Amino acid sequence: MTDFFKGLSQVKFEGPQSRSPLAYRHYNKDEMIAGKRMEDHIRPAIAYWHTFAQEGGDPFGGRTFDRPWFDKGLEGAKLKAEVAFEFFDLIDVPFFAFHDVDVAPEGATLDESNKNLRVIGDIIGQKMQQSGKKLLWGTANLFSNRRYMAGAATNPDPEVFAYAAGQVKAVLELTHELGGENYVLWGGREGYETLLNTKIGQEQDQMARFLTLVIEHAEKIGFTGQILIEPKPQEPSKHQYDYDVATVYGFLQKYGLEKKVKCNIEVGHAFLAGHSFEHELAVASSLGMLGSVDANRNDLQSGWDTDHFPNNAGEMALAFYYILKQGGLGKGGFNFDAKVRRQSLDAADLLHGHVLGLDTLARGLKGAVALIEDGEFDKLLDDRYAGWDNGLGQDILGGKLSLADIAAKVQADGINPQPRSGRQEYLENLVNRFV
Ligand code: XLS
Ligand code: NI
Ligand code: NI
Repeated sequence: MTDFFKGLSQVKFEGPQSRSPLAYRHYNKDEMIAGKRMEDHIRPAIAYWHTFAQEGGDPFGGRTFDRPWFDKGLEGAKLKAEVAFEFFDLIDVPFFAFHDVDVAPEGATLDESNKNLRVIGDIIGQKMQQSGKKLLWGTANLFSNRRYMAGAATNPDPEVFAYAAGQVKAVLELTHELGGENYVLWGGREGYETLLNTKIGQEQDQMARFLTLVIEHAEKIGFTGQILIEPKPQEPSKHQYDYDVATVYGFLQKYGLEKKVKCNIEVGHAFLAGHSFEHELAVASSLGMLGSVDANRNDLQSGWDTDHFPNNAGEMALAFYYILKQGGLGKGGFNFDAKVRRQSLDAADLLHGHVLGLDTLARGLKGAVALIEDGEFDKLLDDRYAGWDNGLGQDILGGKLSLADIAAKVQADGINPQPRSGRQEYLENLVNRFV
């Protein structure tokens, strides 16, 4: 035991009336809801980077957090792993997620970095065995080091591509060894700062080649987890190629990869792309692309990816609606890609942030289940499209009628459609009853 969380004990479900400063009021992992344990619906994960590696810096000032593992190389990384698994137990969440550089220090060469990763990977593997904690996903950080300033896969220099490939190979293999259920690619630098020095078509071909190599290697080593792309429109790059779900899908289709990859959808990224979170989920689900979620929220005034903890149960209820409708997230889950604010210095703040997130998700889940179980919402939606289920609608959709046939039918049958209310306010009230 380290003394990092001294005086704090495991967070328990105490119900909405609880006055305890640290308790779950809604998240009750074993509660059965819609046929499954709450934890199995949500599959929550702790992000190693925000929770243990984040320093509290912002664009105008550096580190505010004082963690005993900072600046201590491999020894620090070992301590960080100790503290991380203590945290997983305190917050009582089954999964975690990491980038290579969150868990182990980068070396001066790829070889050195991989050796460090190996050392810590083994420690993490042992801790997973002892604790039963699971890896939701692994990923390689291909955006912080200055070598990646002009992109990783999309870099004009093939040697940078090669270095990134070496990095991903190591992390993918470690993820596989640790039984990781997904592997994520977020292309923070896969885009451009200025079009003046950028060949978009060339860069997209490179990106597709990279992805193909990753998929091939995953198959070769027997990794049966899901490969996920995490869309984001910009930041840190001015423009990122994985702009949103629809753009990612178009890209994958162009290169014949749409059956091999799904999306990891992040609340704050959806917003930056000019969408709502539920829009991204609905689009992904309709394309068979909804794989996993990065749960957070943005400060809507600041206009960037602030990675606050989720606190909007209404938004999460609509998210869960689409997730439940497709039968759940499968191998995916809800990763808290969220961080405490830079003034939140205490170890306890890490717990408070995650409790907020989990209680918000639990309320969202319950709201969505109630909405679906009530049935009226789905019925109204089905009724709205009922015309397409038979007769004219089926003949059109089934390709039985040409444009001329349809036109003739309008005349022959005296078709003269009358507009119907979209009933938005009625529906908003209906949702409000359950959320
Ligand atoms: C950054 C991304 C990042 C990915 C993992 O905005 O959300 O944290 O989730 O590389
Ligand atoms: Ni993310
Ligand atoms: Ni993000």
